[in-house]
Amino acid sequence: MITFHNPLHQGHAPVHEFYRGERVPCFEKPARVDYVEEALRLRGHDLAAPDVDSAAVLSEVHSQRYLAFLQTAWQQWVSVDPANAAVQPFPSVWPVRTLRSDVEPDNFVARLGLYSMDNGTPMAAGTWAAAKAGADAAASAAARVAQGARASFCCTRPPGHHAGPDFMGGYCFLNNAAVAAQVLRNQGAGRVALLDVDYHHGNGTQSIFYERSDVLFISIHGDPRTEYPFYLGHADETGAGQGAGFNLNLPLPAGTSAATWFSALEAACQRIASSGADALVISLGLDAFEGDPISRFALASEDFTRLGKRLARLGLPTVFVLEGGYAAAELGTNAVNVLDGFEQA
Ligand code: OKP
Ligand code: ZN
Repeated sequence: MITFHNPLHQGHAPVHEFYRGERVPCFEKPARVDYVEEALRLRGHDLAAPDVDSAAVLSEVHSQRYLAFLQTAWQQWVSVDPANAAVQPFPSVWPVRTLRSDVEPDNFVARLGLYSMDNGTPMAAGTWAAAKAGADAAASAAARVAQGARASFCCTRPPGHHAGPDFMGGYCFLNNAAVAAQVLRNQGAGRVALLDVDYHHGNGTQSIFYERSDVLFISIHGDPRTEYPFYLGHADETGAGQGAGFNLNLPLPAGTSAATWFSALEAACQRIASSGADALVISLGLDAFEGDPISRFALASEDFTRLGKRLARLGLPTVFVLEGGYAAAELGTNAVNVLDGFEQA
């Protein structure tokens, strides 16, 4: 299957993040995608540059004021003080319950808090360009499937599934999987199923589609009682309004075995099969891997082949979108195992 890569991802290269109160090197680093591209080439996959501009579809999944902020955020930060060019901005205050989100503060760090869910989403000079090129790659991968391809892969970073309608978070800025689902809808799919297999609940994707019945969101993830993003991803979140019944969360305890994980996958696949979906988007996080440094599931590399095979049996046109996965050196093998398993089935 064709891969759309992100030619600008290396411009998003923040140096550190906070982890347990300390500054540590970023887990979400350019080498991740370098490893995946290397494995794709070694195993005979074709890589293409994005050929679709996602600007219009981005306005369908994110708010205009968030996009306007993000597009110029780095310039805003440097115009506060030219020395900021060498400093990573972090939010330090957020409009939680009882505080107002409707007024944009004049203070840059306060604006950054307004548009963030955590302090774990560092930016750099090239962040907007990288995130936008990634959304273009997701739109390109979805358009290719809408035009009749069996499947495609969007190989990008930064990831997207924690980014909500008007906020960044969890290393994510633009919701690439939501972009892919919306492109499939706009180009003829009556209903899209979006399955998120990243270790972390895709809170951003869930929120974007929570009141819609045309995009069924399903997620298998670490129980938010103990795992990031903590404040969403429980089993009782089933959709609202028109979207009631079109959201399925399958949280599993940290430490869950591969066997139990595949039981949850089976439940997810049965829901998709009975949904009447015309197309499938996979938020392909690979951090359910046993060697992941920040996650606690136990899939082995061969289990990713099995995942790909099971997804193929759904028989739906499928767009894979890369999300997390922080065992960088194994990321290429694990990602391409999913794609090759899908193609072998
Ligand atoms: C992103 B994805 C907080 C650092 C913790 C949370 C993990 C984000 C995972 N200062 N970051 O779903 O793989
Ligand atoms: Zn994750």
